[in-house]
Amino acid sequence: MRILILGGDGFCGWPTALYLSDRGHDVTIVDNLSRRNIDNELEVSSLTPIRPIGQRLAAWRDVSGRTMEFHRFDIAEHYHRLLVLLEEWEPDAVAHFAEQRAAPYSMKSSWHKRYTVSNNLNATNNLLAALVEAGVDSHVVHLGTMGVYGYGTAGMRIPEGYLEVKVETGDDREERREILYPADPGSIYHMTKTQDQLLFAFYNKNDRLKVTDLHQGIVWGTETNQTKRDERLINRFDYDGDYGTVLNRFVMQAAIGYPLTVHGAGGQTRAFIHIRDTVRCIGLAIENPPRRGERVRIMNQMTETHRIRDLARMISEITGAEISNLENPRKEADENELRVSNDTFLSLGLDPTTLEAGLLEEISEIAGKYGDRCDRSKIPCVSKW
Ligand code: NAD
Ligand code: USQ
Repeated sequence: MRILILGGDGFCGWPTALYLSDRGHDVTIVDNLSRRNIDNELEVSSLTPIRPIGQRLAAWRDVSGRTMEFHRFDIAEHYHRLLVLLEEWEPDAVAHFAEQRAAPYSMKSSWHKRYTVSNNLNATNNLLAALVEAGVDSHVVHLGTMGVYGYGTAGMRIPEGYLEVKVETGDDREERREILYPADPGSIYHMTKTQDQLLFAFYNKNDRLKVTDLHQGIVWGTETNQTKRDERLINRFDYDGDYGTVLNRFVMQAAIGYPLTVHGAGGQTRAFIHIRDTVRCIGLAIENPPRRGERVRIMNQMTETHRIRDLARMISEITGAEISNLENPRKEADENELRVSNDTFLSLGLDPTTLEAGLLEEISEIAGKYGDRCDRSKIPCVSKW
């Protein structure tokens, strides 16, 4: 297949591009390198020494003999370039990762809120409008988030995108309907993903676009079978207070002897997935497209749920790290239960990497090896809301 990867220089996009290229697909990457510029803005770098995109592509050519094309432009701003690329290359699938993805970054100031909304919504709308204008029948595979649902479920399992509701019609009858699960975002970033859902629903209904929206949990881990093949292919590892996600932060903190930064009592329960499973899921989604005319297909891309304090305890037991309970910088429930349905990926053959199996590797091979690159002053979460 010809597969266009939007945001293919990022944490999830880069290993996905390599995975799909390795499976024999013809891959082209678009990225405006905004994530690298945000590192400059925040004066922080990936814990792992990521190489410039040109070196990454050359290294992949060396180890695999395969070439990937790269285009640097902003899909939220340069509509015409996106349109021409779609018209000329006619991809079978477009994997869309190209959004600002950090909740704390999106809440830093009104500038960051406005940037996140205009970048994320224009990126998604430009892609959909361009596919319609180009008349190209590509399958859009979008990275959404578990955060569209909120994290409270009244005890039920969160379904895959749609909720069955019963409506009393007023004449003693009851109708059953499936509606998009009610959106309940906890940050401006998460809010943009709830809006993306409406864009997909509209273009799917109006223009019969084929769309799969993957509501992904928190990704942990760093390396995949492809990024491991050469150090120049290494994936990014964010640990700072804005972009670092909780499990990778704890792993890195344990490796450098920094007390684990649990927000509040750590009763928040979240969904997790290893980066190796992220790339497999995207492969499965692309290789199993919906039919034209089928409604937006939504899948929950996660493999385990954990409470934050249990994760901290688990890492502390392995490494002896101290745990520190900090005032929570976010407006979120202190305690929540979370049960999630992920039946579709399991039925497509996903065999998850468990925390038990992957955690030690992550602690010794990544955090231990590159821990001395960490700037401790960048660990605290300074974005508060
Ligand atoms: P990332 O920031 O590392 O990667 C995003 C990439 O998109 C970056 O390389 C960035 O430069 C590029 N980009 C952003 N806006 C662009 C634009 N307008 N034009 C062109 N390129 C643009 O983020 P990630 O962790 O790889 O996340 C990828 C996607 O997966 C995001 O949409 C995110 O919401 C979703 N997701 C991530 C996680 C996670 O834990 N990392 C979890 C759930 C969902
Ligand atoms: N947390 C801590 N200590 C820390 C960092 C975070 O206790 O040092 C807590 C947070 O308060 C929160 C939870 O851990 O309760 C998760 O925070 P996070 O920063 O790991 O994840 P989040 O902000 O939800 O965002 C990440 C990705 C985002 C993705 C989302 C999936 O950055 O792109 O959409 O995970 S999900 O959480 O399932 O919505």
